[in-house]
Order: sequence, then structure tokens, then C-alpha cells
Amino acid sequence: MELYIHSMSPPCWSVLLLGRQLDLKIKSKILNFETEEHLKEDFIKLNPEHTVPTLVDGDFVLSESRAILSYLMDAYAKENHPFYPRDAKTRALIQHRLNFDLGTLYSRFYAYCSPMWNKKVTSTEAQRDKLYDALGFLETYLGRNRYAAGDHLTIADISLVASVSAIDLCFVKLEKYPKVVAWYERCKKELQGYEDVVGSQFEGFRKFLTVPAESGSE
Ligand SMILES: N[C@@H](CCC(=O)N[C@@H](CS)C(=O)NCC(=O)O)C(=O)O
Repeated sequence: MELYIHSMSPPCWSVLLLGRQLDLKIKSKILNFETEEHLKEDFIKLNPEHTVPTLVDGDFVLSESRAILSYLMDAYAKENHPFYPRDAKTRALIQHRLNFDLGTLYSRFYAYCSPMWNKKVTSTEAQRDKLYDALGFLETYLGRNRYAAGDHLTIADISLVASVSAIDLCFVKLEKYPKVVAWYERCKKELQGYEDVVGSQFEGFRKFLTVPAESGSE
């Protein structure tokens, strides 16, 4: 299997993290965004949306990190693996959290934080407040369970921890969300290879950031 990635891409982190947990043989193909390798014809043929991560498994190609997480579980993990159990309600909760991450948490992170590296746009207070609301929703979910979708790690945690790591590295203050902080610390310890895949990227990523003075949750 080959996985097209960028090393500072949170959606790529989640797939790489799952690969580490399952010990999958995934060959990373790093795309250089500065030279627009992701816009070259060969890659567009694979993924018309030119996004990473993009997985190539034989003649099967899949983008969208959360779809890739589900696919890898179905195709390569043992039956009824705790990361993605068969039970309909558990799976529905996992899917809910993955969709919450895609449509709410990560998208609000991107709206508020991307101006820190993409200087062409600015973010608003309303966007900041929306991101805090999303962290508040995650706090509520983690008040019900120790992990995002129940009492143990699942692919929902792997996706969400990549987003929360990105939020953290953009200096958004998380202290107002103690359950999020405790869960984040727990995931960092429990996920094999977290430091290598994610933690090691913080310093390099932060070099690209211009942080607004008002950044913070008060
Ligand atoms: N929802 C997608 C987002 C993928 C995405 O936007 N990736 C960014 C990097 S973080 C990218 O490839 N950007 C390049 C582009 O859009 O041309 C996922 O989770 O895979």
C-alpha cells in the first residue's frame, strides 16, 4: 500500500497513526506542496481533489482520511477489532464522532487557524468562538465516556486527536476543557508512534505560524 502524504497534515497524521497501531505496511509518498506536486497530472488522475492523504491499495484508490481509517479497519484489522467493533450502535457512535470531526471540529479549526499560515485571509472572533463551541461539544462527549465513542480507543479518537493536536499547535488554549486535555494526554501516551508522527512536527509547523495577539480561550 502507498499513502500520499504531507508530513504537516493532520488528516495524514490520523492514517499514519492507525498504520502504526495495526502494524500495517504502508509506504509513505511525501508530496511537496511548495513545488505543487499535488497539482501534477499523475496525482490529479489518482485524486481529482488533489488532497492528502490519498491511499493506493493495488488498483483501489481512496482519499478522505476518515474513509481511509474505516477502510483499513475493514480490510486489514481482525474481525470485531476494538478500534472499530461490529456492534451497530458502537459503530454508529464512532461514525458520529468521525463526522463531527470532519464537519465541525476540524472544519472550525481550519476556518479559525488557517490564516495563521495562509496570510491571504484573516479570521474573525466569530470563527474563534465557533471553534471553542466545538471544543465544548467534545468536552461534553468526553464527559459521557473516557474515550470519544466509548470506554476504549477507537478510530474516532485517532481522527480527533490529530485535530486536537493541530488546534494545540496553533496555540489555542485548551485549559477550559479539562476532559479534552486529560483525554488528549491519555491518547498521546497510548497511541504508538504519536511522538514520531505528530509530536515531532510541532516545532517545524509552528515556524510557519503568525499567531494573532488575541489567540486564547478567555
Ligand atoms: N477532509 C480531508 C481533508 C484533506 C485536506 O484538505 N488535505 C490538505 C492537507 S491538510 C490538502 O491536501 N491540501 C491540498 C489541496 O487542497 O490542494 C481529509 O480528511 O482527508
